[in-house]
Amino acid sequence: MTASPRLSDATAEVVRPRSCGIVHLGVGAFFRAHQAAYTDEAARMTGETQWGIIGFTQRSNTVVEQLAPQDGLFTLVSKGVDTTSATVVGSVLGVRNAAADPAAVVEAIAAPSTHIVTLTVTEKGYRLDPSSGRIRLDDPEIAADLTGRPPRTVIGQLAAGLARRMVRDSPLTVLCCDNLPSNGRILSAAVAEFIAARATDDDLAAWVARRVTFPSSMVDRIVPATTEDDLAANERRTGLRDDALVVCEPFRQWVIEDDFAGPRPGWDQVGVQFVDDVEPWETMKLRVLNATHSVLAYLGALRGYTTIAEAMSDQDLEKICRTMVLRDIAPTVPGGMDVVAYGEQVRSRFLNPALRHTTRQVAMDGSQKLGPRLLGTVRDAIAAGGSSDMLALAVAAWCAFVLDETKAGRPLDDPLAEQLSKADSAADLLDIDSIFGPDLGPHSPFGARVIAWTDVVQTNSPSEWERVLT
Ligand code: CS2
Repeated sequence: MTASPRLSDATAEVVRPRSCGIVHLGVGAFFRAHQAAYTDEAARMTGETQWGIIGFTQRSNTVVEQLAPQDGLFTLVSKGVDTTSATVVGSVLGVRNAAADPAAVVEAIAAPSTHIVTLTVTEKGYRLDPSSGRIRLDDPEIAADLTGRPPRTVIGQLAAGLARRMVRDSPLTVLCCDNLPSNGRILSAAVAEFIAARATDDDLAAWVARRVTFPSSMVDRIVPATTEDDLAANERRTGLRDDALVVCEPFRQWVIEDDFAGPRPGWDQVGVQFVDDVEPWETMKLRVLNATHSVLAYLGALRGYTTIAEAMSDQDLEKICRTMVLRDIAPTVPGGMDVVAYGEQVRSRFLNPALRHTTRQVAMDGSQKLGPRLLGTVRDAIAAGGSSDMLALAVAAWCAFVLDETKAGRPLDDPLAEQLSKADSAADLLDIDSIFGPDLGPHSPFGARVIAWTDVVQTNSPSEWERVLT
């Protein structure tokens, strides 16, 4: 069989921007299905040509190898329960590897044509202490960036790029698109602490405070890892090979705090909501969607389910999620949000069988995800005298998963893998201060519930589940 030609400007007719107004850090599948897609549609809608995106991958070169030969073009396949649609997205004009070329990322952030830097580097990419949400200045890579080497962390890259912009007094919007509560404020604080610790740029901190904004945003779209089958189906359909293809659900949402330092694309024309305060949206999304996602991932994997849709179809797991959302989580979500309707919508999105989003994909990086999606809720529930028992079960599900993986000799996909794999019990895991802080450790009342629930999950006997779930 002769190989099909690659998707590229030579083989596809796609509307392209003329210059790059956006620098994106972390060119993963989520970015392509979300920010890149919205920006592409906004350009078609408004006819503006200055909002091309130059993307930087932070680690492996795979994305560069996928996208560069395709001139940044990729197919976005949206799979609903019984409808599939595909579009070629043209907003990405270039992709580079920041690790291989640290000067290029600093230059791109500093470029006069750049007005916005967006980020999807995942929770761990910020190198924060999960329990406090503050940057870990003792992280070896952060410490190395603080010495002034060409930066290799996103915080170091931002600080270096901003220092260059200060020379021209050129404002910038830095838009965090990761699943962290108050993500703009967290990022702004991390950059400020980094700059203060560098102590070489006396004026930079004050200039950043004046001329750079960090709007918080809530991003949402389920984007499973692309499979070989997805690539082959697209090649059969189009006659073109697209190694950068991304699969996603039809649903998407982007709510952004309206705090831009300069111009922005016509995102409002294509469904993006601009609000004064994004917190109610991000709190509901993290606490309902991401929290139940994690529970389904851990309990689902332990019950042998491959996909989230299979886990969501399990009656016990459905009941756990429902009780957790309605009883423990809903009272902690700011007023005005319809948690019941949102929870139902999330449930039907998770049930989408066309997506094949794996429990193991969602299970990764648990040490970084528990804080933003579960432990803040626990603290609020306890402070308000509410129930946190299903949240304890959710944390127990993570403990049981970690212990089970370690016992089975499967390497954990988590930045704290080494530390986690030394644990013999839920109590050992709860003792990790950087995750649980001093208040939710093994000797706290919440910790005791987690330990008890871990026993139930590990025993996994149908009669025991029936007893505790009725
Ligand atoms: C998921 C998220 O992998 C995970 O942890 O919970 O990536 C989730 O799919 C997105 O936040 C949906 O917007």
